[in-house]
Amino acid sequence: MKEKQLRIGMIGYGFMGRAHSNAYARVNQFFDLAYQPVLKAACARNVEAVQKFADNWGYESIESDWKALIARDDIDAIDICVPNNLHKEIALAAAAAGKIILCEKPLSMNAAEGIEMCEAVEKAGVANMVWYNYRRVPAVTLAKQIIDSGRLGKVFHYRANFLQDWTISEDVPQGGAALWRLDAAAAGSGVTGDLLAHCIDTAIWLNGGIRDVVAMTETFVKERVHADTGKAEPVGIDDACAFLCHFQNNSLGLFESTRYARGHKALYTFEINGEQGSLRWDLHDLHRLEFFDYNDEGATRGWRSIHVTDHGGEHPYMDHWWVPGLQIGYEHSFVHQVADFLKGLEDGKPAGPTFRDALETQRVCDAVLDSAKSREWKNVT
Ligand code: SOE
Repeated sequence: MKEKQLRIGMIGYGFMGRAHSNAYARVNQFFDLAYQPVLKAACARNVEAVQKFADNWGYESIESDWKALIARDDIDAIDICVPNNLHKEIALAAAAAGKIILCEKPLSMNAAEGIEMCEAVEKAGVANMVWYNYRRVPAVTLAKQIIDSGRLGKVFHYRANFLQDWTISEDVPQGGAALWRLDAAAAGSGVTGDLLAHCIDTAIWLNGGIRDVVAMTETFVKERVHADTGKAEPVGIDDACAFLCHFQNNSLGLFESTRYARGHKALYTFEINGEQGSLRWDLHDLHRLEFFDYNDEGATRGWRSIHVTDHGGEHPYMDHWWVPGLQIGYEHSFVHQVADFLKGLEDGKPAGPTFRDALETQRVCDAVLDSAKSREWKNVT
C-alpha cells in the first residue's frame, strides 16, 4: 500500500460504478504514482445489491445513505455515479464536507445547477473532475496533440455523431436502473445530455469554445410505462438531436445524436478538417486515428490509419500497457483518467475536465435545447 491513499466513497453501483471501480483497482498496477485509491465504501439504497457490488469490487464497507457516507472521516473522495438529478445535492454536500469529488457526466441537469456546483467546489477548494472519459482514449489524445502542434492549420469544420439504437422499441420503460436515462425528471434531457455531451466535451477540448447553435430535437416515442407508477407517462426527453454551431475560431460544427439509428450500438465518431490536414476517429475502432496530411508528398498523399499502440513516448498512455501493436479498450480510458487525476493531486495541477470545464459543455447543451424549443439560433451564454 502506498503512503498517500485516496479513500474512495462510491455512490451508485451501475455501469459507471463498475467502470470507475475497475479504474481505481487497476491504476497502480500500470502507473507509477504517489497516490493509491482505496475502495473504502460503496453506497446505495438497495443494501443487498450494494453489498454484492462491494464484495465483487473489494469495497471494505457499505452505506445505504449518501449523507452518512459523506459524514465519514475515513473517506477522502466521493465518486458520484447516480442519476443526473442527484448530482448537485450530493456534490454540494460533499464539497461542504471538504471531500474531493469525481462526478459522472454530465455535470448536472442544466447550467444553472452546474454553476452552483462549480462555486461550491471552488469555495471549498476541493479537487474535482467530471468523467468525460473519451478524452483519454489514446487515439483521441493523439488527435489533441496533432491539433495543438498546428499541423491541421486553420480549422474549417468539426463534425461528430453519437448513434445508438437501444430505445426503438416502445416497450422499453422509463425510470429505474439504467432506464432513468429515458426519464426527464432524472436525466434532465435525453441524447443531448447523455451522448452529445461527450461529443461537445471532446469538441471543445480539441477545437475550442462554441459560440452559438441552432438545433432540432425529436421524441419518437411519446409515452412509455414509468417504472415508478407502472403507468404509461409522457416521455419528456429528446430521443434524437442534431445541431449546427459556430466555434469561437470561426469553424463550423455539425453534431448528431440519436438512439434510433438501427444497427448502431455506440457509434461515436468525429472528424476535423483544417487547411493543412484532417483527422477522423471512430469509437468502434478506437485504437485507430485516421490522418490526412496535405503536406505529404503529392503522389503518395492519402488518408493514413495510425494504429495508436506504439511505445517510446510515441503514443499517449501506451508505454504503460503491453507491447507495441497490442491494443487496449474502452475501460482503459477510465484508468487513464484516474491516473491523470492522481498525478494532478501529486503535482498540485488539477487534471481536467474540472467542474468548471464541464460547465462549458452544460452551457452548450442548454443552448441546444433552447434552440430546438424556440427554433432559433441561440448564443452559448
Ligand atoms: C448510454 O447508453 C451510454 O451508456 C452513456 O450514458 C455513456 O456516457 C456513453 O459513454 C455510452 O452510452
